[in-house]
Amino acid sequence: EELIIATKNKGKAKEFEELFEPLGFRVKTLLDYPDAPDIEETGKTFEENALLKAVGISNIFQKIVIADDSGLVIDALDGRPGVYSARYAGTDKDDEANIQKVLFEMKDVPEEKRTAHFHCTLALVVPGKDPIIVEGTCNGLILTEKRGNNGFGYDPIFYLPHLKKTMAEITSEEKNRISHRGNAIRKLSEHVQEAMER
Ligand code: ITT
Repeated sequence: EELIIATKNKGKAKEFEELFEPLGFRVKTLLDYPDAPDIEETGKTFEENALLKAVGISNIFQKIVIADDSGLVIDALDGRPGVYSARYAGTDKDDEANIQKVLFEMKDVPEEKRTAHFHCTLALVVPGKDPIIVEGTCNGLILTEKRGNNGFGYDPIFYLPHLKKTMAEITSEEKNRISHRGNAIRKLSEHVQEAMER
């Protein structure tokens, strides 16, 4: 009943804990295993990268592993930053620099064209079985400045019109209910339950 999430991202790790622990799983992430290797994300799609991370870590631990590859897809930027969301402004993962780069690239885009979505692909690898892939999305608009202090990554500039708030102005419970990651985890949870029973 231990689940290893192949992530070193603190924001993701917190959301996985909140979503899986009520279902009775003990959640471990790579933050609990600092010696786990860094898997290079060389894929061109969310799916390729999620698989690379899940298979790579599962091979080392020989346990059930879930990996998350996610990002922000902006229509006016032809889908960027997309799979490059974590390192959009450079090589080190710097949320603030990434946000500033997006705001700069979006500075002349009118309100009606500021549509975007968050995407999350999850790969579940059970040793000896075929991997399972699920996806979740969440639609919104890119603001012209930051609002709110919750969440992580691009949350402060991602506006949810139906809530009239950004993803950084809602609680993590609210975020988990509507987010790309929440939606993907709910799809995956039955598969995980089943994998555990074998
Ligand atoms: P791991 O590979 O260790 O899981 P990572 O941060 O490198 O961590 P990704 O390659 O999947 O993960 O990049 C995802 C990036 O997309 C993340 O760093 C954020 O910039 C952005 N992102 C993903 N989900 C998000 C969310 O719920 N809210 C805000 N930004 C998010």
